[in-house]
Amino acid sequence: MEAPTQRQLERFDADGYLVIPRLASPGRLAQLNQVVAQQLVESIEPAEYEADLRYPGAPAERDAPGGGTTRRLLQAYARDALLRQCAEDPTVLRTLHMLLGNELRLSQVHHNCIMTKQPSYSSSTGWHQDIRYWAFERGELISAWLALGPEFPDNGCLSFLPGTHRMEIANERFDDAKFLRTDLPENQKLIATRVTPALQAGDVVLFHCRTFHAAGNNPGADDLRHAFSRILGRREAEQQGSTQRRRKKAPHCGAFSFDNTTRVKR
Ligand SMILES: O=C(O)CCC(=O)C(=O)O
Repeated sequence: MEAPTQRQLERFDADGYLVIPRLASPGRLAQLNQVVAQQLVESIEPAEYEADLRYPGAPAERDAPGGGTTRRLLQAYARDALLRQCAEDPTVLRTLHMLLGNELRLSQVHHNCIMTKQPSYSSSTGWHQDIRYWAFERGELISAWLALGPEFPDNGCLSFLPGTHRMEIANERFDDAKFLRTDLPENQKLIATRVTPALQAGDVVLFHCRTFHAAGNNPGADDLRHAFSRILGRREAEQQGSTQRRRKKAPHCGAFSFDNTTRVKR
């Protein structure tokens, strides 16, 4: 597959996100979707449930209607060889090498997952930066998101605030869970710059760990929105993490372990 163009790299640098169209072939997508569908039907752990997240629109309890709806199938890399191959996709890696340097690490924790928005019972995700999950000082981490099916506003696709990876946002502008407060006029002004790129199945979107993004819910009755997400970082970035800080600030994300990474090949 081709290397990213200079223009694509410049777009990532300016906007903090980049869509690479049609990276996965229809054949590969069909295989991946079969694996993921099976694991969703069988609720193969470890998984995270909508009811546990308590995001807007989530079922209130596990035993409420829709309370058993899976939100994320965690530890995607360990689930299946196809997912491992996909995580090491040469085009994605080549792009990330150009953006981050040679020694990449693939995190094995939170963002290494299948992110779903299941019909009817899914919740929306507020404006946040992925670095909130990590509490790293250095933002040398990039999320790679493969759309396993079409993603559009009505089924809960991602929106981004371009250029926010370069901004310093004062602590007071976040709520306790590190989401942007939507009641503040200065945040409302920022949120008005949102872009919502619809994705086709097989598109990959790369986004910087400081780029603010959000996603809606999926109120429709039929279509599943699901994506394979993972986050890759420079080797040096892992030395900056602070276990204690992260546990204090984002207790809902499970044990911190950037040590538990996989070195990816060049
Ligand atoms: O699928 C979504 O709602 C987005 C999730 C997300 O951005 C995250 O977990 O960091």
